[in-house]
Parts: sequence; structure tokens; C-alpha cells
Amino acid sequence: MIKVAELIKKEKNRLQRGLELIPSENYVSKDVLKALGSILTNKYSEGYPKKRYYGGNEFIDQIEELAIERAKKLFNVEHVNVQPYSGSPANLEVYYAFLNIGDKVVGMNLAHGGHLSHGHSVSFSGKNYDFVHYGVNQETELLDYDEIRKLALREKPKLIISGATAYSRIIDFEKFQNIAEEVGAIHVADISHIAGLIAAGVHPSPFPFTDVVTTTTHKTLKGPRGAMIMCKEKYAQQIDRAVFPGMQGGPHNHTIAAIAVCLGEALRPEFKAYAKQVVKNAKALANELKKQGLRLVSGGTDNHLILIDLTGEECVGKEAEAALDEVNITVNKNMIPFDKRTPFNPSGIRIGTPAITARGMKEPEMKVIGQMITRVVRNYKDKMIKDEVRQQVLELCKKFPLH
Ligand code: DSN
Repeated sequence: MIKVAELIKKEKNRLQRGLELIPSENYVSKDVLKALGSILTNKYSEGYPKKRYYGGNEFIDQIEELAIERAKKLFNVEHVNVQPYSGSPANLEVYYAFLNIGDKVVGMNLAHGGHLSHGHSVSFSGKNYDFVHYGVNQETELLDYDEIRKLALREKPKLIISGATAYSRIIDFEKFQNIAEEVGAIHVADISHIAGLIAAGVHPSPFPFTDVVTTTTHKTLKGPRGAMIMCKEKYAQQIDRAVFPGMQGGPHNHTIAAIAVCLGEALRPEFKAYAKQVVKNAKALANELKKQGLRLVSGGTDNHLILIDLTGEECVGKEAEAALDEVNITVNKNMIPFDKRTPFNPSGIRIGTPAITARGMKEPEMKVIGQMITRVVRNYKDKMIKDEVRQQVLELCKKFPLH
């Protein structure tokens, strides 16, 4: 029987030998991993620092306080809750803090780049709140703030959620906040994908003007799988009560410690340089893909992410993901705005540069990766070409080992 330890070893080997291009994935540092795999997982500590329902929390309190202090400093925000288990729970906790079942909310359509927890009909959010969705403009494939404003004025939502998982351009959080204020709604910015870019100053920040901000900690922020809710002080009590005891029990202290470590790392100058390179690499990769003749949604990228529209190619989302998997390039199939295909076999693939940048790759490697992706997509049934590209990937990976 294969044991877990052996499977972990195999997964490590897979990571070492492949190019990880899923834009929501990254590699954590050894220190983050150490905190995450520590004895802190043994402890119960329901409540908040110095207000716990369990004894023995002297050190756990200090760890949680450290995570909060670092997040406040990094993002310049008044209040932080570091206990949400992950991104979707964090968003549900915010809804729970401000909404009654059936209340109206405005969020981004998943098929245009939103998220399941932004009111998709199969999610708890969509089933229990009255979501109305905005998308991108069909011609520009960009957010159209005038249209979003009109929608908000017409629907009068109690909450507006901004943020996306497959949008490659700058999001103007200030415009969202202004629209929310105009209609008397709470504005929640979900910055999960771009938190690291915001922390490093390479994407405009939603702070300090945004009411509430949610984020996962494991994407561009390079931390463990977890989440944070950040808000203006006036909403602190509402948010904290919604997280505990509203939706959660004991916090995952090992995760909170790993978040504290990753936030400490994000405060260092090296992190700024990393985030800058993530964006430079995404732009370089986008340019090469365009040069090779592939169509990119919105024509390019301003952040860490690229959405490739394979409509018109013989090989679309599902086959492209599978063919690239065969050559050790990991991507995910993804809907594109106004997609005529289904989510299980959509027209696009979504790629990003956070993980390959963490490995030390730069613009010259992006050129090579862009060429390899195009070659595989255009020859997805050709075994000889796929074997050649896999060899090329292995050689590239050897030059940029994972530590
Ligand atoms: N599933 C994440 C992503 O891949 O973008 C969002 O939660």
C-alpha cells in the first residue's frame, strides 16, 4: 500500500520537475512550512487574544497578536482578523456580519472572472443572498465602472463585493468604494489573488478607504492556506463576532503562526522585488504568447495572471490543460467572458507567474515558456513534440531548483 509519506515525496518530485503556472498557487518558504507543521496544531484557543475560552494560551496569544500587528503594518489597516480558515469562509463571514438571508448583493459574475463565493448559484452565497452580477464589457473585456454604478443605483444592494480570480487588469477599488458610498452599501474588496502585489505596492491598494477587505494568504502573498479579514475599526466587533462564535470554532494556530511568518517576510524589501518581478514576468509571458499568435482576454495583463482565449484553436481549455500536464506544465482550464462553452470544457486556460517567479525565473525564461505553451497547444496530439517539450521543461526546472 502506498503511504502518505511516499505520496508527499512524489508530489514534491512533481513540483520540482514541473512548471507551476496556476496563478493562485505559490511556494512557501521553509520558515512558513516549519510554523505550519509545528506543535501549534495541538492547541485549542476559541476566542481572541486575552479573551479565550481555554487555558494555556499565553504563547498562542502572542503569535496571533504578532500576525495582526504585521498585517496592520503591511496593509496600513485599522483592524485585522487572522482566524478565517480560508477565502470562501472569510467571505461568508463578512456576509454573515452585515447581511440577513435574502439581502441584495452586487458581485462579479464567475464566468467573467469572479468567484464562487461571490454569489454563484451553486454556492451558499448565491443560494442564500440575492446576488446580482456585473461582468466585463464585451468589447474591451474590462470592468466598466459606469455600468457597475448604474447596476448599483438600480438594485440598491446592501453590500458590493469587488475582486476577482480571473481578471488580468488593475481593479479600481476607489471607484467601487465611491459607488458603494453613493448607494449606501458596504464595500468588500476580495484581494485574494493580488494581496502580495498590493502589499508590495505594485497594484493600487484598497486601503485605507475600503470598508472591509478579505484575502487568502496563500496566493501572491506566499503564505500558508488561510485567510484574513481586514476592516475599518468601526466594523471590528461585527467582523470578529461573525468569525467567532458566528461561523467558526477554534482557530488553526499553526496556520496563524505561518501567516505571521509570511507577513514578516512580506515586510522585507526582497518581497517587493519579488512582486515586481511577478508582474514583469507576466507581461513578458503575455507578450511572447501574443507574438506566437494566441489571443489574450483584454489583450494582456497588469498583474500576475493571463487568460488565454483558445476559441479558434483546435485545442481548447480541457485538452490544453491535459496536453500541458503531459509536458509538466500545470495550468487550469477556465471560462472566458461570454464563453459559449461549459465550465467543464471552457474556451480558455488561466496561467500566472507567482510560482515560477518564486523559483527565480525572469524575462528570458518567460519567452521560452510562452513558446513551449504555444507549441504544445498547437500540436496537442503530437507525441514527439510533447516529448521534446517535456525534456525542455525538465532542463529548465533543473536550472531553477526548488529549495
Ligand atoms: N480557487 C482559487 C483560484 O484558483 O483562483 C480562488 O479561490
